[in-house]
Amino acid sequence: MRNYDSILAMGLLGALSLSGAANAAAPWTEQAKMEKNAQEAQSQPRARRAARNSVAAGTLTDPVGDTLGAFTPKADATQLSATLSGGLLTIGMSFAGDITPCENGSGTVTPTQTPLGGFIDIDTDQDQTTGVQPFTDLLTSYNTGMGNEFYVDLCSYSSGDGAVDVVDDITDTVQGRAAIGFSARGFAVQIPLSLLGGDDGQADIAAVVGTLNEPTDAVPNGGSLAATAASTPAPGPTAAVNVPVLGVWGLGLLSLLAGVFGGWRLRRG
Ligand SMILES: [Ca+2]
Ligand SMILES: [Ca+2]
Ligand SMILES: [Ca+2]
Repeated sequence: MRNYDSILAMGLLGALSLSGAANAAAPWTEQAKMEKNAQEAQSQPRARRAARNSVAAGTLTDPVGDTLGAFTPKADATQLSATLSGGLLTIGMSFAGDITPCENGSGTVTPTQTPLGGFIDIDTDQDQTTGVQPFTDLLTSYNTGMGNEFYVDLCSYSSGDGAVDVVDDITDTVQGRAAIGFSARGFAVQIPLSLLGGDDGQADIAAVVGTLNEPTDAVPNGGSLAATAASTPAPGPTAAVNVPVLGVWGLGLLSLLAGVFGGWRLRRG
């Protein structure tokens, strides 16, 4: 049972069984965690797997209007960023419309706000053959090309500590809480590298986000984003290629000028 329709059905059943519960977490996210754990316990092979395809741009855009699901409203992501600085992996997302944390999704939102649920998948060794199937692959038709070591559960948000769970996806254990800040149309979560098993933070990242009803967007639409260091951006192809070329031509030009100048001095002498 890997397709989303089955999980949605389970989610709706979960919604019925959870009605009246104090926890306003999106039922589909809880059902997705159960489904994934059941698959992993049975060592079921992943339904789909694609080659690693990670963009090291620091920030990537996601189309407006590429949403999934059956219900309105939808959380429509427009941007995903991941930067490394000061022992923190900071992951940010932007949305086309107003969002509000999952915790506030019951009874406190205005009609223009979308309660945000979902998962940020993290492949810390950037190796799809290690770790487990990402939520983005489980819940959407997209292939991340990742093998998850960790994930962030957006619906574990609490206004009490302003943080969300960072979970070891292999052992299914919460590693700790990471501070998250929300704006009208986005959020940024700062994950201490100690919560990622002391990883160096070079990681592949993808996300599946949605409302309380269902997942409504995958970011990116296939593949992943590689976290980049904020203080020392990776050299682009322009710098890598042009510096030695300019050096050679520069030396040639200097030699030519020196020869012309030397000839001019000799003629004047
Ligand atoms: Ca989108
Ligand atoms: Ca991995
Ligand atoms: Ca998308």
